[in-house]
Amino acid sequence: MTRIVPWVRGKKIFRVFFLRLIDRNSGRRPASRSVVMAGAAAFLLVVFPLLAISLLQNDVADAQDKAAKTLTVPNVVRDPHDVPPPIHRKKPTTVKLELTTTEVVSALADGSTYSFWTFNNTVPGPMLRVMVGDTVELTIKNSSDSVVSHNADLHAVNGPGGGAPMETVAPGESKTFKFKALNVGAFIYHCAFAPPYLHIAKGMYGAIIVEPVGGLPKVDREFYVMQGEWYTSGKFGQKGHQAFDEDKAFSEMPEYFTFNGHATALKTIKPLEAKVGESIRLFFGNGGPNVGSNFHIIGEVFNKVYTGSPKTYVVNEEAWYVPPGSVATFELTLEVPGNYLLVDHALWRVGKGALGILKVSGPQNDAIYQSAPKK
Ligand SMILES: [Cu+2]
Repeated sequence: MTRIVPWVRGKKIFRVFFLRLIDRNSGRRPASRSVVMAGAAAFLLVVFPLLAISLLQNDVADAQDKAAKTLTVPNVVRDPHDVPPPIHRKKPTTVKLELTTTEVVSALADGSTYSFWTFNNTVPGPMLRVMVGDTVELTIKNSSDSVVSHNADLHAVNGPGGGAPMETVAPGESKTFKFKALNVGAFIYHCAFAPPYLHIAKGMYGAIIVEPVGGLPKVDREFYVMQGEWYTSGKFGQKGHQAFDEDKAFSEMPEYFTFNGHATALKTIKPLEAKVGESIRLFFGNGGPNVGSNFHIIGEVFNKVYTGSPKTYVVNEEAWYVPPGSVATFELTLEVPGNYLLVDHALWRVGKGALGILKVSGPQNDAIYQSAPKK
């Protein structure tokens, strides 16, 4: 099925394309022969290769699902505490970064496995951190174990394709791409090799933070979390290897939502930990590929939310929409100990994995929150 659907859709594109040409030929303003020829050439040179690549990619995904017998890595969970150090520089510099693309079999939930495509064996990939004005030299290596090509489209890049055309790497290949970070903000990066939605659905996304000169204001603790949704052949909770289900992806009907690459990543494997009195900054992104997140922390109020420049923040928000292909920054302070739940406030998704825990330790503060029932 996964091979047939793109081909049918490909034929639809083919049909629509030529109907338009015929329509132009029979309409009030007939297309010239050169227009028809140019259109046909564009189809052969651009559309057809993309369709062929899409067919091939789906075949590879099918074959990997059929061959998936054992785990390559136990899980692809990105530790939410694993954040690069803040920037305090005042002068731009050249920053050298490196990503490795991999194709691994790993756990999506307890007892359920999935064929992931990743940056550095985790979902999301590593958080990248630079300062505005920096020149970034990003090296992408594609593991020699890979079967397909990969690349990275960084939304922080100003230029066609976000750098993806400059750094498409075949299995075993390595390329370095240079760009200047012109805009302060929190941005996503994702694989954009055709078809990009398949590579994202397999787990290929992460965040790049471009800090202002001198860095973001100091906080006590930072976290890095990204939501994604998964289209598996079996229903949520079904045991065994779960093949990628393209029909569910086209219908936008995911079986799983994850924060950091596993149904219980931030619930049981690596919950967030902090202390009463601390100020927190949480970089929260959404890889998608299709579904936006309504991010909320139950029992907390975001002091600041900003989606681009930290200068344009919103104060005292409760839930904030983070679209697929985007990263937002949330700042809050912790007054009271306990377990705080991170959710997508489209709450039926919690039952499909959109849940994490922020564990806050420290003294009670009954003036703010009564810690025991009144007798
Ligand atoms: Cu890829």
